[in-house]
Amino acid sequence: MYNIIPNGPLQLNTDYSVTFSGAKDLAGNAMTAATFNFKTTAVADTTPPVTTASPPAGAYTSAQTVTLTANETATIYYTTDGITAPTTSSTVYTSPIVINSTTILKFFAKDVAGNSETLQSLTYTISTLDTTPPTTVASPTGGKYTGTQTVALTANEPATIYYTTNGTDPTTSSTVYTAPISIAATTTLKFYAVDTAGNSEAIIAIKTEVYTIGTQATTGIWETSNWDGALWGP
Ligand SMILES: [Ca+2]
Ligand SMILES: [Ca+2]
Repeated sequence: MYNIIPNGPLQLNTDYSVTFSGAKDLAGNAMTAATFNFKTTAVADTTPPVTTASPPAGAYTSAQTVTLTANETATIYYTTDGITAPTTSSTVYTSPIVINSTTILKFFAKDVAGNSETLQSLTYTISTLDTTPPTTVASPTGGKYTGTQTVALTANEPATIYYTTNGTDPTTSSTVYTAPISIAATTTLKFYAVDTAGNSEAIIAIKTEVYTIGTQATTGIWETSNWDGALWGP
């Protein structure tokens, strides 16, 4: 048997005495009682905390609510401006952080012994799911012109624009617009755009602009380069 003084769960900074007695060997000889003394002391905490973010950094298609959790009792400080490194003067984490747009979340935890975690910097990229086709416009628009026109096509978001100048409907196999188009003779320009999410403007309509290039006759009557007999006023 053994007897420990004082009895009960071990406490910090306490002297203990443990006595072993009563054991006998196979021949029946009783052991000599033996006593051991020890004292409990606290081991200094020199280990910084480790903070985990959930969900982790990454690309998301909706707003995220980020929870920060330290692996021991600690205070977590953070910033969301993407620039300022947090200090113990920064915002203290008390509840999950709502991230609505692309954000760099910087944070560190400091435990009760004063150990600070190495700064963490996590980037959350929020891109709302795109289901809207782009809209493309031509400048100048179609019409009657007396000289060569340089036509720029512009989509209202990052997109690939396909076009034809022979009157056929463009497809993704058609010419990709990379620079303004020079139109020197009467031309039917057809075009549409596909955005980076794959939404096609063509499901709404392929755009058509007709550029009629002519000369203004001395009589004040328009004549076209492929004149079809129609006469236009000046
Ligand atoms: Ca610690
Ligand atoms: Ca879009």
